Amino acid sequence: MAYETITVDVDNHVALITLNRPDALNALNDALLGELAKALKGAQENDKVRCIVITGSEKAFAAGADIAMMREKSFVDVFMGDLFTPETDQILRVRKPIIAAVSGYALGGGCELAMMCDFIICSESAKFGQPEINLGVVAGIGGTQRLTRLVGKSKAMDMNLTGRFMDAEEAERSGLVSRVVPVKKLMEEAMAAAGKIAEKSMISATVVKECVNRAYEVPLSEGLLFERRMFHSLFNTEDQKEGMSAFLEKREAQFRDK
Ligand code: DAK
Repeated sequence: MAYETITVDVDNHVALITLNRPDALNALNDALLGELAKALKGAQENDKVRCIVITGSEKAFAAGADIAMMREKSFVDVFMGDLFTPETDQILRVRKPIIAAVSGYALGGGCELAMMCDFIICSESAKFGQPEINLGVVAGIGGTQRLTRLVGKSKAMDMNLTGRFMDAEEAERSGLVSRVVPVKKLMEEAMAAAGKIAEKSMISATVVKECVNRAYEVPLSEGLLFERRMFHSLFNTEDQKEGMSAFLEKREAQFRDK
């Protein structure tokens, strides 16, 4: 499928989605978010895809929602049109693991998009921020909610109230990103991580995603029960027998998602 604001490449069981509006630092407009939602749905439905990577350019993952597109919109436009909700809901419906590979700016909706992925690998040039307050608005897709859960109240307040950017080192220290790598190594590292995930049982990978996400929705006792029952359930799969047999027989496991 031909896209105008993103590119999609599927190789070695990994779908690489690259945001591609270089003139606007990958600012998120209707077209880009619509195409991203479509590509993610396609990746979810494509049996060849076992993991997804979303990235931008070296200069910007995404510098936020498109301010030019939003400036003249009214409350009724964005409220009744439910700005960005169907597209962002689609991202959350993807059951396959998604890695955000971030270089440069990940601001506003860009930071929020990265946080909607399952984890973030960034380069040393990454800058995260929720500068919506400078525009007379506030974050709209998780910048006050997911960010607070990831980095805590103090830093989330600081970033949302001052609009300051967080660099890669601070982002790793705060738990926003899982790893920081040199700029030139970003894609190699992200694709290697995706490749590793692609080798696992898709059943286990899907269960991991559901269990970790559950931790944000339910009390600890419920989350632990859910995890334990999912663990028990996996003993009903061929992949559990294969994984444990492969370990004991000192060979690589050949998972078949069964
Ligand atoms: N929108 C539109 N164009 C943008 C843009 C953006 N967010 N960010 C950058 N650009 C454009 C610039 O206008 C410029 O275009 P030309 O002038 O060349 O035509 C080009 O990209 C290059 O940008 P700069 O010349 O500014 O480049 P610099 O290196 O000097 O600065 C920068 C880079 C990232 C620091 C700066 O561009 C910047 O501050 N950008 C704006 C960052 C920002 O404020 N982001 C937050 C946007 S608000 C919601 C969902 C989502 C959201 C809200 C609600 N709902 C579901 C309800 C999200 C809101 C936001 O993200």
